[in-house]
Amino acid sequence: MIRDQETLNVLLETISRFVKERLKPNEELVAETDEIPENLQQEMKDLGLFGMSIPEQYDGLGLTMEEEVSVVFELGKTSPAFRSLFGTNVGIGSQGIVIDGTEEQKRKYLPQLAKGMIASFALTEPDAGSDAASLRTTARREGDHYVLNGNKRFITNAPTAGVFTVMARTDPEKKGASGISAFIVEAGSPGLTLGRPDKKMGQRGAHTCDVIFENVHVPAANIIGGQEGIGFKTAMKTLDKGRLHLSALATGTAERMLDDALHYAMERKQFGKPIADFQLIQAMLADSKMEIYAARSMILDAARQRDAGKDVSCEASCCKLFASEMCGRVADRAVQIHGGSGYVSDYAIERFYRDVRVFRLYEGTSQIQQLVIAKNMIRNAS
Ligand code: COS
Repeated sequence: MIRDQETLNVLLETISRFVKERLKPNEELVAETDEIPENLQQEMKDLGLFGMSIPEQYDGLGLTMEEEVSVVFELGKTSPAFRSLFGTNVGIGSQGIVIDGTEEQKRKYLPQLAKGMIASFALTEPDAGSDAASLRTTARREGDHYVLNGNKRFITNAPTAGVFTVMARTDPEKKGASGISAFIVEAGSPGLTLGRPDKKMGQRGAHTCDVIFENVHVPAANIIGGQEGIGFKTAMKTLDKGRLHLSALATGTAERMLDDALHYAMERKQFGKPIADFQLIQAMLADSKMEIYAARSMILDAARQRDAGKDVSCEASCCKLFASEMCGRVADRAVQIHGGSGYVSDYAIERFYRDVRVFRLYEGTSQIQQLVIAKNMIRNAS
């Protein structure tokens, strides 16, 4: 749903200009230094990017899903590390509170997140990745507090987070999803420590690490939704939305890589003419264009369905599966079109090829998306 096309157009133009004039020229600097300059971080805050999906009454932009994916298509056209800085605020870090939080929790935390305090989402553990419901972090009730113990892994933005949405087991008797609750845990809580930053394949400038809980006391008022046992569902609902957001990101990034490949093909001459004139190159360009168009269309359709209040768990997984796999294929073709130049760091495509690999892994691997789609199909047919 687009609330006002003209307002959205102004926002999209602003974002597009910001990407072109401020982010693209700094891509290499970020890759070299592994840091996003402070002034750019501030500009992102000023643009409202951290509060994109936070309702207006809590100081965010309150974008609908269709508006959000439209913005993310644009943001995809530069290094994904930039988006990662506010990505957890827009998606998995904040949405547990937006979707299931109590009014008090929303009022306390959402305005701070909209302003730029970083929110992280702590679900994954060393022994609980795809099988998220097997997580072992515990939350034991003691008076008006819960005491958290456990280890979370690969937590995006943990090194700079002000607050964490943490999934932990409140009922040790229940081994599966129903024993899990979600908590808002503030950084700096005694007993909460961070592991060393992970050395990743790509996306330098975006940081992940372990988060360790050793007898961390969390006020009972910080259990999301005010009740035990609903945390896994909160996490899944959050991921449904996050998967649509990531699909748009993968599609925008594919557009950027294709654009780079097209321009390279039009400039690079072999056998006496631009390689873009050769049909085997044209086939790679055309296949990429077609797949990007398909991804855009399905993402917009799913976003509209979510805005209409429909359950889009299945559609979000279809989009995540198709868009992230498509992005991988486009990255591969774009390197191929660049030839040997695609393998060296003189061209952005070498970096993008590594950066986009994680799209097929995080917020659910491609195989998990297949399981979600099939589960939905079977449930609807029976
Ligand atoms: N929305 C609301 N509720 C949902 C839901 C959704 N999208 N998906 C599942 N649930 C509910 C189910 O309805 C079920 O509730 P009931 O017991 O009341 O019926 C409960 O949650 C458990 O669901 P399910 O039985 O499907 O859980 P599984 O343990 O089989 O796990 C998968 C399901 C594999 C899909 C889940 O663990 C998953 O998404 N794994 C990947 C995790 C991931 O993306 N990690 C990345 C971390 S963030 S970078």
